[in-house]
Amino acid sequence: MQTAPKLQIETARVEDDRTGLSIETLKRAFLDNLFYIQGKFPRLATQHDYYMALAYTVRDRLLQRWISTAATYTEQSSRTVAYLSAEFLMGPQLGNNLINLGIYDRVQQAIEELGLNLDTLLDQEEEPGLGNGGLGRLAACYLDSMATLEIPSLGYGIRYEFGIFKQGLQNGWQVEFTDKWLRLGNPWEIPRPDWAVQVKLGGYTEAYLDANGHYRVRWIPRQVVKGVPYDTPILGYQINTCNTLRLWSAQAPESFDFEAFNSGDYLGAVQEKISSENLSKVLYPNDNVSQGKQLRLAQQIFFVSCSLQDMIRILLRQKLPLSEFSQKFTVQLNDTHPAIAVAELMRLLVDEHGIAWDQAWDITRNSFAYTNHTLMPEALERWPVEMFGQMLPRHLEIVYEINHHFLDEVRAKFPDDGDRIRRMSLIDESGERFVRMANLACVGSYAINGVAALHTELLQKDVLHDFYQLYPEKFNNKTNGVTPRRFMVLSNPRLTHLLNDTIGDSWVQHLDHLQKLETSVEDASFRQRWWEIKQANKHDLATYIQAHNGITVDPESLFDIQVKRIHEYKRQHLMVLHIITLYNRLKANPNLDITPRTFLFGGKAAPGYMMAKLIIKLITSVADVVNNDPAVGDRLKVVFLKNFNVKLAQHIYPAADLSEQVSMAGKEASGTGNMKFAMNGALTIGTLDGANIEIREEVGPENFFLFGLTAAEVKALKASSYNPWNYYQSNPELKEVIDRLKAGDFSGGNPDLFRPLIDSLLSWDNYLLFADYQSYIEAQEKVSQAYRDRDRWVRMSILNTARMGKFSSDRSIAEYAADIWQTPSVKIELTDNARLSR
Ligand code: B1N
Repeated sequence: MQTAPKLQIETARVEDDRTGLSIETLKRAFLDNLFYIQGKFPRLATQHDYYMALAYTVRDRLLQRWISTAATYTEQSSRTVAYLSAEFLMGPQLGNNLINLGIYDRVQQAIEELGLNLDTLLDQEEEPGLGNGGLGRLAACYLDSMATLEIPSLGYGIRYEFGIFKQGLQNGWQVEFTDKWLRLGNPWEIPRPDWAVQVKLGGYTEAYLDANGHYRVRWIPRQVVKGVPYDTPILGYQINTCNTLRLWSAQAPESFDFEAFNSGDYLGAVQEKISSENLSKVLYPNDNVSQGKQLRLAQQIFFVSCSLQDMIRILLRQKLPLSEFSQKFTVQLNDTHPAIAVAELMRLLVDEHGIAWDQAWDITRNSFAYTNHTLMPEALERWPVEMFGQMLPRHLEIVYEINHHFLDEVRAKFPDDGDRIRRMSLIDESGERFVRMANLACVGSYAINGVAALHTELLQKDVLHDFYQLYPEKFNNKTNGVTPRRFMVLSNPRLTHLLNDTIGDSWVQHLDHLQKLETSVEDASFRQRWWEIKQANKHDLATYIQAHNGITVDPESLFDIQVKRIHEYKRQHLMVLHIITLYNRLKANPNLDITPRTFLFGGKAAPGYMMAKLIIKLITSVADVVNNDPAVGDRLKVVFLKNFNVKLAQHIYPAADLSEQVSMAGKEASGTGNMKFAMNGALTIGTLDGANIEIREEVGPENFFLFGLTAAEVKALKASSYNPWNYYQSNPELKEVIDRLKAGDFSGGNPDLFRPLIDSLLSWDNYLLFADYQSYIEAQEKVSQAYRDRDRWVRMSILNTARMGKFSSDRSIAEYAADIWQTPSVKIELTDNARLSR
């Protein structure tokens, strides 16, 4: 084997200006980047230029760790998690990288010595909103924990040019603006055009005999799209491990342009280029629903094929045979959005690399693990066979072949059970034919998990019952978690300082150490500091509300908050029913002594989801009436915070007193906002749904406000023909709320505005708001009473934080690694550049 000649550059040491961490070096590097990267000097520089200069200063310090990590994984051929997800809701990067590098305070000082303000610079960052909600944010938390636990991992997804839309409000209605997050440049990514790959679409297949006389299939596509990877570093917390998030951007391949250009069809060539680039243009803005659009399927095959080809490139570069694919990689499917990977890996192995079907199937089945994230029937992905075959003719053949073998297996275990065969088939043939992606994921994976105990139980009992009977050993639960680095250390510095002063800082990596706080509950001065911190955080949020909504809210009032995507099953409108109930009581009895509350909402509605948009209009309309009624005074305030995203979330969780987690039981797979609130000392009012159940178990039922039907009771009530009308008729307070809405009291006298919502509640009430109303109102009364006893409230708040150890994403990831991935951790030493030449 030839050794490459040693180049000067390979033996040179990395310059101290790009790695040094002293305040003087940081300042010098910052000014250097302002000049040489932004091309500005201080008098011309904007705050955004300063942000960019600081971001590049921080990125330089990540690079040394990033390259050492890549070099170590290559040298050791480390077993690697490939986390495939259509969404990564990363949030702003600068602050988090400062925390994980351990240089937040130092950089703050350096920036101040230069006469600038770190908060102002942090605020310049346009967040990459490449996700809809919990599913995308979970992927981001998991990247943080995999790096922190030193687990080799690659996140694979799509570099959407436009992320989740920006939400505006016009006349109380949601309006959408495109999210041009790349407009001013993205300092965190590095393009890797030399690792671009090609993805085929459309066309037809044909059979042929290869040189050895073997029957093979080739796919002649109608279109080829190029995928270019863009890499973002993912640094672990105060550790050298720096993993990679690799996002694919779609481009037209040069050769296609060229052909059309030569044949004189210049506009056609440009058209082709535009249509190729559409693949990574925009994130579909739906949460928990599948729209079944062709472009979405194209996005899925695009990023999945790019990622699997990239893994094969890595494997072959390490001189490993394809037969070792499943030893080198474990591929986690984040819901069914990447489930086409099962067919695509088979195609790559069989068609492109000449591996026999049975061996390829063994490799495939041992490579994938599938996480289900939802119980909502409308979210289950199914593609019309017609559309699927047009775009992916070879994959359709492969799905049929997998199905053929699979149904034989089912028949062997359950003879003469035609219904079971029809239910489990990868093809739904009950009417128009569909490819069922959850079935494909179950058949092609060695592990299947839900995201909270109840959710996994319901998967086994209902949604995936047949698969559970066939493969009980594949099923396991992995309750979600969230990263305390972003959602405590970065978001809540005041609380972080108090915790560090009291119990040391080991809780940041071992969240269960928060238990040590339990003894401080008895310390009156500690309780006082706890209260003051919450008040200070509420004060900050009140300032934000004043600036953005022009509404004055009282930081002494109870901050009662629901922030999450707007969805009927999540029941934002149940909270509205409570608000109107209190309003009616005050109107009837103006001197009523109630606990003052500020009700805060935030969240986006899918642009095509009319009922969700109407719920936003309902909230803003009720806010207009309540906030401006002199009879109410300052006792009730209602605020809708527009454009809820990760950045805003980080200001909200630390300021919450009460966390609203009120989904109909059996619908929210887990929830993760519930965890972020409780970690920051909010108490929860919630149903026995998703991870609420486990949160309540951990914090103790006496520190949790429970209400509503259980999942089993919901099921029973629905089976016994539920009639919301009876609840309306027999509950005077509920009736008054609905009657006022019907009369147009919150819509300027217009009785039609909210009619679709009211009619739906009165005639179906699919999510049982009326059935849970009384129980919710009573739980809210307990909340109001508890808040009046400050000492009692603070004790409960402290115990919530102290008992949240389980909900660190580090715990979740440690369980994935031990039970599913079998990925040992790998220590990273900082290498000098000389070693990297090998
Ligand atoms: O995933 C989160 C859970 O905590 C939430 O309970 C769950 O609702 C959420 C299709 C989804 N499930 N399914 C989606 C998102 C986008 C899309 O196009 C479905 N999101 C969830 C993390 O486990």
